Amino acid sequence: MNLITKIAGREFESYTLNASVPRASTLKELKQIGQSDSAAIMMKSCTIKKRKGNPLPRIFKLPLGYFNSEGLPNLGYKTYLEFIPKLKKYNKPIIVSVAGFSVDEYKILVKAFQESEVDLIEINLSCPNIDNKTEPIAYNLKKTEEVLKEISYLGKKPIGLKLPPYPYYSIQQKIANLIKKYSVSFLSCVNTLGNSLIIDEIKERSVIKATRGFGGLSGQYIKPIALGNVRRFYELLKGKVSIMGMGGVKTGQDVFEFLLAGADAVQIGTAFVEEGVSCFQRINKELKSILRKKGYSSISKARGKLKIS
Ligand code: RRO
Repeated sequence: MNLITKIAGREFESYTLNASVPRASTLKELKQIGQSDSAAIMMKSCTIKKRKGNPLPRIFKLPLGYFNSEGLPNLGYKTYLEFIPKLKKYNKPIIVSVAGFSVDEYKILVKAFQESEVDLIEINLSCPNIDNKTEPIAYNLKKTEEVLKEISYLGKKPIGLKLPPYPYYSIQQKIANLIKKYSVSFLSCVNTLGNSLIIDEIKERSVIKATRGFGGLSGQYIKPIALGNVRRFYELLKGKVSIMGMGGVKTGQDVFEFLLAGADAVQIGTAFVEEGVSCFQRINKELKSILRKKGYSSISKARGKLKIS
């Protein structure tokens, strides 16, 4: 059985790929992803200028996930532009993830990658760790529309939005309307749960220093809200916009749940950071075994087939 799927009309050889995490920053790391069973090469979100990121400690391992305030460490978009031709030999889709600090910056970033050989452009509108003064753009409908208005006509390559976890339906409806209005082709759903706080009770301290101890929570803690967001957007956008689910995918069973919810592919963050590139082969094998046992002959036969109790 194969796990072939499609995102924004591009064929993906399998259903799992890496999420945009710090382990996908350097050329060496991206080549490792190229050689692995990841369906695509997703790069760490990049900015106009190279960034060192927030002061250490900025990431903390939890029993079921991670807690981070990395602060967008990356090599700057020009370096990722140079990486693209060097990654073509792996014959799989290359996805850039861009993060601007203003509408103009998003415009520069999207234009540059529209003119490159990248396959898909993910617009990260949901980094929770930049400052505590403004909300991530995707929580603000007006700002989201401002960005979409300026970037959606800059070229022919499919663009997608990396969205935060939304805890209520009415904002998802409004975001879905913007997605339709500006012909967004795919979603990466969901980013970490921002404004979280983990406390070391013995030291009476926050476990990270950056952003006054607040940060984004990932891993199995956020799987239910990730599944809820995937399902909601699947229902709202059915068929027209591809959805990549993410949040707490560790096993084939987790992937199968995202498939039932309606995801077209699944991104793996926490398990990839912890286990490395071997996670894709393991999880794909587990997923195939579940599909076989349940009598599904392909990804498309099971997609969205959630029954309501
Ligand atoms: O680098 C980060 O602090 C970061 C980013 Br860009 C993101 O999108 N999500 C996250 O949890 N951390």
